[in-house]
Amino acid sequence: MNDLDALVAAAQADFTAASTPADLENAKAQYLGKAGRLTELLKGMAALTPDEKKSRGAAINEAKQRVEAALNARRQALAEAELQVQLKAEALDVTLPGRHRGTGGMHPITRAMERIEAIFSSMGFDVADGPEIESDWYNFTALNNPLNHPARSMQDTFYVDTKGTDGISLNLRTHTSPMQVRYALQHARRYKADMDAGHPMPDIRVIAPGRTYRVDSDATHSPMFHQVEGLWVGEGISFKDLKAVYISFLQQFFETEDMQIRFRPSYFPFTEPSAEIDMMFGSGPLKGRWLEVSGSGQVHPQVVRNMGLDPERYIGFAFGSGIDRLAMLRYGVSDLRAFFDGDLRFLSQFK
Ligand code: 2NL
Repeated sequence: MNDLDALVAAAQADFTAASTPADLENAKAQYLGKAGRLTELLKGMAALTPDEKKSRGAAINEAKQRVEAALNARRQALAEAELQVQLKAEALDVTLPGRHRGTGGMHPITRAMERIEAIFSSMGFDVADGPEIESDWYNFTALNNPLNHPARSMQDTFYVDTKGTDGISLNLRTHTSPMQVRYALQHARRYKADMDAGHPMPDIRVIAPGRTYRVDSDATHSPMFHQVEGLWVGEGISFKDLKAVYISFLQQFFETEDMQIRFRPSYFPFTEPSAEIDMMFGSGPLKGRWLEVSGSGQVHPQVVRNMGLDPERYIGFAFGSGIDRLAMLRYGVSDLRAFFDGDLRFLSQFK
């Protein structure tokens, strides 16, 4: 191998060893720069004869072209490698799913509540909503609860530090019936002049759905729960009306007529007589089991009086049902607490 072949081989090795464009430019300077080895060889030709200059010059130029070719090849290779690194870093996976804006959904209790409101509205019931902090009178006295009734105790009812106008602590309503008393009193006031003139009052027909509170917390009780109470008072409204309304409600709410319904004697201070309403599905996962779905009864005469009405003339029925339990039965939920845990894996199933 002559000196020029050795120089070209050394340049190729150095260029290959250069792993960055900056290293490569440094390596280039060693061969092609002002003080580079090829430049030095050209300078060293001064002492040669014209013929020697011709052949030596041609040989050096040929070597220089090979060095430049090696340099360009390496430059291209490095640029290509750099491009590949950049492409890899900026790669887009076009098969990734798009980013969605999350959509909310209605809470199952809200859904159940809206169904209940729609069904009773279709039967001519008004929907009334009111305060969750109540006075002792609206929550207990008006509903004929005796002063010593255990429901009034600190163990069963949440009280608020603030006292009502009667000097008794306000409470978180333990049922939505106080709203029905408010509604009935307003109704009786509105039609008082007509009634005094001997005209009949239009029937009171209302449901009161909403949040209620009791000191109670386990797998089947939540300190905050939802109730819907219903009230129909007029002249001659009887248990047969209660049965017709409630049976129709259950059939519509559960979207089936394949069920049995029974009214089982019971006791509540605000109704007399009183009944628990039980139902049993004729098919499906709950088939053959009696399920308690509501309390009910004929409104107690004292409660009719507390509504500003004459119990000799006006009579009717009321019921109180737990919405959470109705929703559990309707949607097949086995643990009440799932409604209030806020776990989206549960809640998003109801979208
Ligand atoms: C229960 C009991 C019931 C009522 C609620 C009521 C309301 C008024 C007047 C008379 Cl304004 N009664 N509500 C009547 C009977 C039973 O519910 O334990 N429900 C789950």
